[in-house]
Amino acid sequence: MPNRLDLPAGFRWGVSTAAYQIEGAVEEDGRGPSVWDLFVERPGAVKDGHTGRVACDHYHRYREDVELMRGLGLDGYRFSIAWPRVRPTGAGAVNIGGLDFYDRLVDELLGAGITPLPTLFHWDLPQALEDGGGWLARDTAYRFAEYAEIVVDRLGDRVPAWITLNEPFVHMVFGYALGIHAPGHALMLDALPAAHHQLLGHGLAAAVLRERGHEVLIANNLTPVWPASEKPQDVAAAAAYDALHNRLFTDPLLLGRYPDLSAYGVGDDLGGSVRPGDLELITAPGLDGLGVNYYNPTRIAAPTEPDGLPFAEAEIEGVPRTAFGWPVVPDGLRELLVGLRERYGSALPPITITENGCSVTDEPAPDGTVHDQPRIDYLAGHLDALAAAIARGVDVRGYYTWSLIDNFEWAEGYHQRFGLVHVDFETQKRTPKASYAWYRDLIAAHRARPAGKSCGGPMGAP
Ligand code: GBH
Repeated sequence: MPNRLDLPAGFRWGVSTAAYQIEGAVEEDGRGPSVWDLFVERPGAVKDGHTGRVACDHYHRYREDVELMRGLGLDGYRFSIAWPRVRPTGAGAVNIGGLDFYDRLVDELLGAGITPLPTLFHWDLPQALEDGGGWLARDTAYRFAEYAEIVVDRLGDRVPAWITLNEPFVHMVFGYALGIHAPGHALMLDALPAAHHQLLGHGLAAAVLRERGHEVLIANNLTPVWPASEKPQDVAAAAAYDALHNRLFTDPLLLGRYPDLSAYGVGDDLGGSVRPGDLELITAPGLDGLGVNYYNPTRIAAPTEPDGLPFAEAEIEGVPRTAFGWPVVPDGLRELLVGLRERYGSALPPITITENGCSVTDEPAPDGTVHDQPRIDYLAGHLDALAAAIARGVDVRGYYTWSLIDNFEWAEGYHQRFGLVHVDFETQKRTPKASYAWYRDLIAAHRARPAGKSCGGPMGAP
């Protein structure tokens, strides 16, 4: 069995974060309000009323955080750019002060030998655009492409590759269908236009970026879907769930069509939002890489209650759980990647794992060390599964673990800790955990081993 040390030469090691989860400084240097700034003020929206107003104060401490990255020996850093810093109302004047921050960050990263991999949208839409309908409005897709152009004009001389969207599925479901994330709409299936408009925004932005010679990725959170039994009803429910979670966000990009959503009573115009020529706009620019965020598989059964959905989620039993309660199934990553290769064949671009990690209840011991062995086990298992997928012929170019530092975990506030580095949110003191040293040593050991098969191409690998 191949293991993580068998990952190809040139394989890119990284960590991931997102703007609202780490930056703080929400009113600084002309930043406008985002949907998250308003959502966190809603009573009960976030555990214990936590907000991202200060978060990890990364906006002021980015040099220290880049030093932590340098200490890991990373190839790349995936972070997100806050749209409301760059264009506070989403449509009006550009805010140079906001762009300046990312300019400083990019230079700091390059000085540390780390390639910046920015995500343009990690859920923090300018509130002014939400007031005009947010991603339910087609117009937002065009504003997104303008924003992409503004950013690439400023940073494109130093940034080779870009991720357009983070997890459009989660944003649609949590933000627009269930209302547990900003902007907090509970529209159920009427949220589907938010899927199409995000994908349209991706396509329009991808065209801008690729015209300028840049590499383009999207980060989809994908999950292997397990039917709860072999009963035809469970198998059909699993197929319906797979269409919504996985295919809805990958088929249009790679195959130029939406999947069959008839189990939802929805046509392939996604609630009337798809116009002639749109799929072309989504597919035509092409993708240099598919970003995959993987956390766990999903087990699906036929619905028991008539809630209008053609599936019900079922528990995965007999596996460890993270502090968040998510099942730990490392081999699900191999299964997912091999499955993507089987489904899309030569239409599948090279893959980068843009997120993978787990929350652990870890507080510093009296001696100041943080023993997060469950995180080490999680990362090791998933990296071994990744090596197994590569050995089966899947082209995977890099791995960005979620996350560098403990941060604002959306509706969970600061209660779930995903970092390789512990953050004391009272003092902002950073303490590298045991997993930090483990990851650093793994990267060094992988680089030091006799070179195997090389992997080049996207993501700036030489
Ligand atoms: C990502 O979302 C986000 O991109 C990132 O901002 C976030 O901080 C990070 O992950 C950690 O949450 O019900 O047990 O089957 C992850 C989206 C959605 C993945 C819920 C796991 C279900 C777990 N997640 N999902 S379970």
